[in-house]
Amino acid sequence: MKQAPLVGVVMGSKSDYEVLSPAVEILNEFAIPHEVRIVSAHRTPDWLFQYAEEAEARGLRAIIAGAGGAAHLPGMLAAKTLVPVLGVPVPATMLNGIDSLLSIVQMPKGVPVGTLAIGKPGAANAALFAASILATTDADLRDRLRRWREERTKEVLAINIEQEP
Ligand code: RP5
Repeated sequence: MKQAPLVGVVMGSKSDYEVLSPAVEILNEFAIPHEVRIVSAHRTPDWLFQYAEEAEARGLRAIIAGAGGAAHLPGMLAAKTLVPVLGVPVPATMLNGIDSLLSIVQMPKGVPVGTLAIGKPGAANAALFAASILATTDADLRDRLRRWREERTKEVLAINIEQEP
């Protein structure tokens, strides 16, 4: 039987998927049950409210929310649920994600959104952050996260760039 999702990956548009895909890859790599949904703050506001209101009861432990432009999705989700929301700014307009970053990061006191970097690195880190949240109550996942970090360190130390004479 398929396990209920622990992480929700939501985005304002299908066009955001490419930027959010590193988050999905990391969640797959760690075998973290997750779901991927299009939820738009502006085009489907009622669905946004429903998604946020049901998130906790459905067992979601973190929501990764990516949007571009006037990116209200992460903030509005955070306004409607206590499930931690991780916001990923998507570069989707002439402003290359700066617009989205500022929309997501400038939350008023009392309604936090954990804001990641613009684009794919932010998406990957959002998934690693979600994994860290889950690892607070999952020792096996914590071990896998630790090994993953060690492997990244080894990769860097193994790089041998020839020195010019
Ligand atoms: C935002 O507008 C979405 O998150 C997306 O980044 C951007 C453009 O959406 P589309 O016009 O491609 O659907 O709400």
